[in-house]
Amino acid sequence: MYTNNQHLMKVKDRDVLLHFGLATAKDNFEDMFGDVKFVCSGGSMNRMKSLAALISKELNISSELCNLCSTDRYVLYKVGPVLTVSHGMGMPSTTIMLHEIIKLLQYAKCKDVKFFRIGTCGGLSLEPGTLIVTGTAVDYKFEPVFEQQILGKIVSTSTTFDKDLAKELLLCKDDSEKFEMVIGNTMSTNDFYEGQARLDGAFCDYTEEDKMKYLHAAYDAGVKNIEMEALCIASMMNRAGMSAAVLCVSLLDRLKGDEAATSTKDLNDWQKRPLTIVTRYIKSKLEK
Ligand code: R2B
Ligand code: URA
Repeated sequence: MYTNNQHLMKVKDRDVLLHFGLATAKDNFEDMFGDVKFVCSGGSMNRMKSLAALISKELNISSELCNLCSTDRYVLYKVGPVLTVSHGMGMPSTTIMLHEIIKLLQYAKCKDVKFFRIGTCGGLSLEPGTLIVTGTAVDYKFEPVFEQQILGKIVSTSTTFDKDLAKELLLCKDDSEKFEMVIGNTMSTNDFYEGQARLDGAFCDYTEEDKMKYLHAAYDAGVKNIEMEALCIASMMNRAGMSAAVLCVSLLDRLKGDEAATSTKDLNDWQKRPLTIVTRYIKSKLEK
């Protein structure tokens, strides 16, 4: 059971996954998704389509690559036992997707599903192009909690990830691949600019010295990279009892600057790194 929400019992035959455009009254979730074992998510809709295509090629599963979402909020592709789903940017968009994907998996009676986020981030004192697998996600105060505003109160939940899964992913890197892959703590923020101590947003009421002090404090607290979603994924997957991992490639060293000054070719090559590792992991599990 991925959800213990008793209220769902009353509506399970007429429940609507609003942002996917799926509904239990019109869609047979068990037929459509019952064999799903892996869910791969990422911010961009296009990248999730490319990932579905890559998985289809690597796993040798012919698939029409049809978007199963009938809204334009997210995309959802299914290739054999793998679903790819977009989450947009930031935690509000991601939590909506997570509520609906968890309910989808529950209605489909899926078991032992593994969830991945594949994305980009800013690194702290890491060579750009490094792949970071999140050990623990932390918030803006470097605390391992996801704080939600529920019924007028702050409710905190824990944000650790499955350490064994992170280690297994590390082993999926081939020695011939010339990039670093590390496990480390990831800070998730609610904003890309001021929230990540950038100087180049529309507004900035702090000095470069303040910025560096904050980023060094993050580094000293064990933060290896900064992005915008790992925290809510850790919390919600812990609550669901689903094993999850977040793999992000670093586009820049935030201790050296704010802008990823890299060629499009480098960026495209780097963004393939987490996709390759996760595809290899899935392939190895399916071959067993
Ligand atoms: C990484 O990149 C996006 C912001 O540019 C955001 O979704 C994230 O976590
Ligand atoms: N994504 C982020 O959230 N921050 C970065 O610096 C790069 C990508």
